[in-house]
Amino acid sequence: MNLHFNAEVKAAHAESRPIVALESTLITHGLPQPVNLETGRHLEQIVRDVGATPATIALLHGQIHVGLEPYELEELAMAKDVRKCSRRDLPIAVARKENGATTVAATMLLAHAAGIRVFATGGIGGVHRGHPFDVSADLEELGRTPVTVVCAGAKAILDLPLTLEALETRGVCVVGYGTDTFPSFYSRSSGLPVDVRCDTADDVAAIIKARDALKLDAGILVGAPIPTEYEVPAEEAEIAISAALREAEAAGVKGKEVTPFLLARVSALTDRRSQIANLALLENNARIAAAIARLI
Ligand code: PSU
Ligand code: MN
Repeated sequence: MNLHFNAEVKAAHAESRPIVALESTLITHGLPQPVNLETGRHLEQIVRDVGATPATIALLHGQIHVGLEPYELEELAMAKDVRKCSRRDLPIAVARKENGATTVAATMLLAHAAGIRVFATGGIGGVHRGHPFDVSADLEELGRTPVTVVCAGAKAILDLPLTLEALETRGVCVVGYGTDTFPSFYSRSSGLPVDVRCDTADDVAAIIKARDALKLDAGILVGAPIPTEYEVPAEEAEIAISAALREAEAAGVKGKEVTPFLLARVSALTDRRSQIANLALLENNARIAAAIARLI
């Protein structure tokens, strides 16, 4: 695979220092300008502060970049014509020399190709409510690519019980980081049990090493609850989510547009409280991912 590494990631690789992959769809399709650029920069800095190297993954003019130079991150955050790339979209964006933002699925597979073992994001895609056949490619990728993904759960815009079932089917170990239940993004708990609770990065690293020793090739999903002070109570989030879902149905939003549409509407309907929560949980996940990356 033809990968372009930025100077920072190249140096980290050469010295075998820990690296954390970061996705780009949340920058282009998950957050509005200019918060998206500030967030992208801030997450990279958090990873550095914990002693690891950030590698934001994206496509620029058809070239796969593992780690962006500051001006490239800016170009991506400001660009209007960015394709949201899951696994199936990568050949299109490469062939057509497009700018592309990578989802959790595409970031995982490219991180793996680049020799990066830990990845921080906000929320993973999952099974959509009322549309049990709209299953995010994120879940398939977790089943086939041995990268550890730190997230704040799956957003409650999804069907969480079905999402956890789908992860079980695909052999993905679901870890609760300091919790017994799977987090639900804006809220700390979905009430649904995880497979195992880990209270430290060491705990998680031991599971990653055991997975490797067993030669299993599924990813590990670490669910870290949003810090308490930023939590949006489940009942409050639910009101905005149900309204956004009704709007999406009425407007006939389909396919890969569904997730960005719901994210934008929930943000507007909660008077941007959900957006502030989103930033807080992203920071938290970047910190945890960097701590894990240092141990494996
Ligand atoms: N959840 C969020 N913010 C996001 C996404 C998910 O809270 O930006 C993005 C991620 O990149 C994820 C993608 O991989 O949406 C899932 O899209 P889909 O449901 O179309 O697979
Ligand atoms: Mn989908």
